[in-house]
Amino acid sequence: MFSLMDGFLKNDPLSLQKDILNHVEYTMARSRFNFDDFEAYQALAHSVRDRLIERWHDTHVYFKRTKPKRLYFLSLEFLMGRSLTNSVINLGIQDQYAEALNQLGFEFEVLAEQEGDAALGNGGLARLSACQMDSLATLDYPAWGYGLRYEYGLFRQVIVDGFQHEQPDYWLNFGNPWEIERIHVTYEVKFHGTVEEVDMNGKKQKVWVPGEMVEAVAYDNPIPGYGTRNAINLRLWAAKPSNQLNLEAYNTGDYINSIVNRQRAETISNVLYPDDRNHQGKELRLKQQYFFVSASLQDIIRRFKDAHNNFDELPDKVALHLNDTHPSLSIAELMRILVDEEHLDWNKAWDIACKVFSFTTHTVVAEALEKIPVDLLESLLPRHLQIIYDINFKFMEELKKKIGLDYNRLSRMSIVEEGAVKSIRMANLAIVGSHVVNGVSKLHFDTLKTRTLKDFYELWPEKFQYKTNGVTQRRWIVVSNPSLCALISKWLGTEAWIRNADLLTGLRDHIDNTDFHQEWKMVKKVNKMRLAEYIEAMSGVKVSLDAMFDVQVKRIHEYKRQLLNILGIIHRYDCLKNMDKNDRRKVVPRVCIIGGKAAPGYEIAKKIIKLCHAVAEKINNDADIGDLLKLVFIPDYNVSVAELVIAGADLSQHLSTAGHEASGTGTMKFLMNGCLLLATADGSTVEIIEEIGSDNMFVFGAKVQEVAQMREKGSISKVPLQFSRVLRMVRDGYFGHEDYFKSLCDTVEIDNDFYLLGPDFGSYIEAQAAADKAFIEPEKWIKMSILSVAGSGRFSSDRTIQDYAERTWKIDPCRCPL
Ligand code: 26V
Repeated sequence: MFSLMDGFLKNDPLSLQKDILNHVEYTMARSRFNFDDFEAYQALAHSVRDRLIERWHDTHVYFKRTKPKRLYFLSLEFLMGRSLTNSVINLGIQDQYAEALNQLGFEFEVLAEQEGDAALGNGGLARLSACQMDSLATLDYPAWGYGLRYEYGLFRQVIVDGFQHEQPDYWLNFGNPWEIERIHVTYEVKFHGTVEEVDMNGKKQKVWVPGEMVEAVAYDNPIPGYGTRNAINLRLWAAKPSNQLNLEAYNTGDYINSIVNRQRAETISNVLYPDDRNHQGKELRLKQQYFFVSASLQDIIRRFKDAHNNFDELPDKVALHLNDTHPSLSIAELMRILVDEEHLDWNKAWDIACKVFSFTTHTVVAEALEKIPVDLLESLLPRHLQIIYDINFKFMEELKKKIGLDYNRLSRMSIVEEGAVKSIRMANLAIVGSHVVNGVSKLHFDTLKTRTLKDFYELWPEKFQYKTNGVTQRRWIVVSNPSLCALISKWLGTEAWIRNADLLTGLRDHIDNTDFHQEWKMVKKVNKMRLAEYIEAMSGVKVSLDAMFDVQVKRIHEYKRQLLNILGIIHRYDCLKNMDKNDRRKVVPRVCIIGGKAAPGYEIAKKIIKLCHAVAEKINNDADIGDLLKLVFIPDYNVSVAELVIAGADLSQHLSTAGHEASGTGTMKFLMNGCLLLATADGSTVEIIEEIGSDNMFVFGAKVQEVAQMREKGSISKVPLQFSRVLRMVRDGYFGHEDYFKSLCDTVEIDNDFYLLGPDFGSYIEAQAAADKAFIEPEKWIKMSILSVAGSGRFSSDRTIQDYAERTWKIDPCRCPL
């Protein structure tokens, strides 16, 4: 007899085939006898989606029934990339699908390439959110993610004549099979207006009378766990015109204009802000933040009230995590709901709020922390500004009792910054309103304690923790590097590492096995071939597979020092040019690969991209150099490109000036793929060194303690002649465009060299030489590569999430029965 517990859908190849054809005919409305790769991809995606929905429902029902404490992960950014391969792998039905498609005359991998990336985020923080969702689902945590459904994701980078141009990423153009529109899950979000005081049963009560209303509509994106039936939800909000009568607009009697005005509501969730450093105090950004916060909290509180009737239970049933300061208005919003709408006493509400919220900061330097001009807040969210002032007043009173009238410290710690532009310090709000404040690596934590958040750490040391970031091995090995995945499982004799990355240490047992080495080498070769084909297709440059593939891919920032890499490449080129034929024979050929996006308004970053192209043009066309050195810029770096590039890299570079990268997660992805790291002792690298040892990587540069000193004292004596020489080549127009590059060169001139490229150059060149030396001893290189993967288990986001669950959120796994 049929049991509802089995679900309706069968997963044998024949049933899958039927399902795909059904979707071709009835969802895509194409003939089942004639459809192309893209249509096949869409039908395939819909059939996978059906299976996701089944699990999603079951998980949801199970959570509802068992009522565990839930985590809500609030983030304005998620960089999910593609979903197809990840979904079928996590569902455990990849082979069945491959067979079903084969019989239909299609290849799974080819169809997977049809999918575009969901790029609803900028960089590190956003991809981290995506990895963490995968871990939450896999570890069976009762969690939901909340985010915004931007219609335009991160811009597409197009390179014309070596210059970056930005094009809109209208990613929903062909529909998005991975989301489920919930037309009935909608909430009104209010803006502007005034705050009135009314008498309620003899008590004065604040009432916010809004001037504008917008509707938030939920779009659900199922996130399947691996090796479990659990599928959790990522709920993204889209803005729609409100159904409530907007009196102001209609009273004018201008019907057409009132419709046009209504339509403007949709702009709120239209576009992702593409600059991951500058908070410019723009009204639209603030609107996005509040729109997101308000819709999410209404949804969360409604769900809580469905199952519980006393707000005292909120901290036992709900954990709200603030992914950076971007959602920190949630603290004021929860207070508004509890005090104004649920009529709780302020102190009681505050106690609840503090127990519910936790916060992670992804920033190192205090100047980069988010601030919101008070004027803006006052006009858009008048009631929230009052609440923030009240929170601050009480905090200042409490602080005075503890530290006395130390006005400097009081003013540094105040949530309100007095100054030319009076502003709200969002990090201070988040810290005051959370019970745990997290850093993202050990080094970051030290910096937070001793500098960035020193005052707060001294006040509440028990609030501060760190959880070293991690990445998911499902995406970064299983999905993106199937050959390595198979090899690891073969030599470990199990696939259990896919759920427990600590087992990767077992690879150490085979470190001297030459058969293992041979297979390891072949896997890298296959991945290098894929990458070489891609490079040729994108840039026309043919690269030799014997060369060392040396990769630096990440957002372009001065502190990440892509310029150091390029100057190093110029140095290498210069050396080659001055070498005789005999010496050249000993040189390790290199393919230098750089990729990443510059924020549209970040001039210096854009000049770095142009310089990279100018240098590439010169080197790649120098017949004298041939395969000894090539430089390619990979355009439009995104999650899918990362999957290809990381698997095919021999060496990867992580060059941030020590103390500037909060964590860095690229390091971990390369590590998992057996790519050696050439890196400064910054962020996560410090812990990677602890795990695999500095003799299995190439560490260089000033240590974090030295950086401040070097800046103070100046370190002219440490700047090697070679540095001045390569810089001069750029200045003198060796690569053309000397006027354009002048301001870029100025940023690294002695006395102006904030990120210390000059003083680190000598040690950088030495590390590069050490990498060359290791590469010509393949046995040694392979061992280092194996030990990198073997030591990467600690950098799984599973470890991070488990740590958050136990120490911060206090949630337990809740596994949906099979
Ligand atoms: C700031 C802004 C400001 C304006 C609007 C858009 C926007 C988006 C993001 C941000 C903050 C970016 C901070 C960030 O991505 N930090 C990175 O976080 C990674 C994960 O923890 C970490 O590995 C990187 O070291 C850190 O730079």
